[in-house]
Amino acid sequence: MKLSVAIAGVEAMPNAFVVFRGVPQSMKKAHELGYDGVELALKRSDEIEKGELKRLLRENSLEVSAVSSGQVFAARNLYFTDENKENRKELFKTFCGFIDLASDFGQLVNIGRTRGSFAGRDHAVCEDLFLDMATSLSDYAMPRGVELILEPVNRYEIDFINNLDECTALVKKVDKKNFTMMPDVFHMNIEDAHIGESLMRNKEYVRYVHFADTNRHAPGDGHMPWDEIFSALSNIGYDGWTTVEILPYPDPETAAKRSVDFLKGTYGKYYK
Ligand code: LER
Ligand code: MN
Repeated sequence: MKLSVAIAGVEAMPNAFVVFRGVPQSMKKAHELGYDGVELALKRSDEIEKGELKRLLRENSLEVSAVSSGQVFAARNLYFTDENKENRKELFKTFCGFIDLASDFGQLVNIGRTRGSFAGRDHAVCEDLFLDMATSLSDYAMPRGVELILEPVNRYEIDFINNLDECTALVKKVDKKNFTMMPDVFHMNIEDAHIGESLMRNKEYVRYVHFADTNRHAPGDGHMPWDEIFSALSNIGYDGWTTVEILPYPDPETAAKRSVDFLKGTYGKYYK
């Protein structure tokens, strides 16, 4: 497995759940702390110029693990289950930008809260709106070598696709080879009855993983069943990224250092 940390631009909102803000300085810190990669939490793809990104990655010996899209929802209120045509066009354009970026960097684009909610509407109508956008984007991403990864998110943040079983059911409905799933153990701790069993039951679609402890602090700072998680990931032969997506407590540097020390220390045998 490889270890990554979520980062964003300086102006990212608090609920972007990133450890570091400001791309150049975040990448320098990630490298110094021993991370292998960074996840880019973006509002739009032109926040980062490709040539500059390439240079920063080379200078800091890092890879992009994935492009994540939570801020497209949190800061711009764009989401898959929206019926407004103009908003849908803007969302499609935004994700095409992410896919173009990911085709050169990381080849993975996350769909988290930006899938949208039911918000009291007819479930079948919302699901159709979601499937329509997911299918069009998978078709755009396929020839560009990019995969879309849908993240189950807990009920207190969104009311649509909360656990891995629900996510698998929807991934099957999308039915595209490049449309899979990315569990986040913070959400799983709230929504999945048994984290290890759920990872194993849904193993076919597990393509990427977010890590945080039960309090969304650094791994090791809560009561997350890490032995169970690593044992399940190892059991299913998971060899991809684990990305730290946590609140920057007590401060970003300490949180990022504690995470890497805990994961590469206690669970070092799982990291190459
Ligand atoms: C939000 O809680 C989260 O985990 C993000 O990765 C999804 O937008
Ligand atoms: Mn997450």
